[in-house]
Amino acid sequence: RRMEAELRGACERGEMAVHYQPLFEIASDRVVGFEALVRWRRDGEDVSPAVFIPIAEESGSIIEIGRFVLREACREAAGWPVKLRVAVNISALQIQDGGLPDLVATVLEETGLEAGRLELEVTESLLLANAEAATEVLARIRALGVTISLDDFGTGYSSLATLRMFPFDKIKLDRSFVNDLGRLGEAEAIVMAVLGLGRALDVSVVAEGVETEEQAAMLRAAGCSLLQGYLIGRPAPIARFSAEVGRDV
Ligand code: G
Ligand code: G
Ligand code: MN
Ligand code: NA
Repeated sequence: RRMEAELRGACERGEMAVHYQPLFEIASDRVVGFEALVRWRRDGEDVSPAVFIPIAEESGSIIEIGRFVLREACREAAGWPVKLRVAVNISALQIQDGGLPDLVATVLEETGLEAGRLELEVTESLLLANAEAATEVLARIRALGVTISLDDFGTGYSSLATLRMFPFDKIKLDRSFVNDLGRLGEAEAIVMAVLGLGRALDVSVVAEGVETEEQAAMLRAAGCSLLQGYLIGRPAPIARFSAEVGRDV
């Protein structure tokens, strides 16, 4: 298809850019990190990753795009005067590719970013496809000192089994649950249960998709420690966050 062909080489042509969405810590009342989100400028228009990532995954371009985003995010974060964390999304194909642990090690070395400041976000569907190999890849990356987060938590099929099988440092509660807070009673029960699970397993929980003060207040009262969403900040070029990273652009 046309988009598939256009994706090939898009990184080299300079069409890919990385935007950043802040991650807010309630206890310190501060932004403590950013999630890197890729953007494709195609004919001067941003194409949403929701549209092109699935195509890149099917065609294999995601390997090249994933490498670009990882390099770019690490290079960017290494230059921040304020040593905040940076999170990068990883696709199934990048895990299956097998070269990911070496790539991460190389990029950390090349950019000088401390391993403890990098997080990789993975989804459970990705892991369950080839659980044994995925476990080994994640263990090797974790051994470097990199944090592993379970993205979109609660939307998959076997969240509890996944949590037990893989060594995670962080859970990102899917925004669908946050979205229903204050509107559907069971959403509150699910959020409380996931926060309890996080405490029991000693992993921190990030609430995604926080859009209103009311949602933030409920999450704070429930003991959630980290928030992400339009209320805190929309994904944007890093220049928008020069105050947070301590650098004029
Ligand atoms: O940025 P946006 O909200 O449009 O992202 C839509 C989807 O694309 C999300 O599921 C997000 O995780 C995914 N995505 C964004 N950037 C990347 C990336 O660099 N790599 C991968 N694999 N997925 C990404
Ligand atoms: O799958 P992942 O969690 O990586 O998805 C990140 C996506 O979520 C990005 O496309 C980002 O633009 C989007 N996003 C981030 N915060 C919010 C929010 O508060 N509301 C909504 N609707 N989308 C959000
Ligand atoms: Mn993510
Ligand atoms: Na997410």
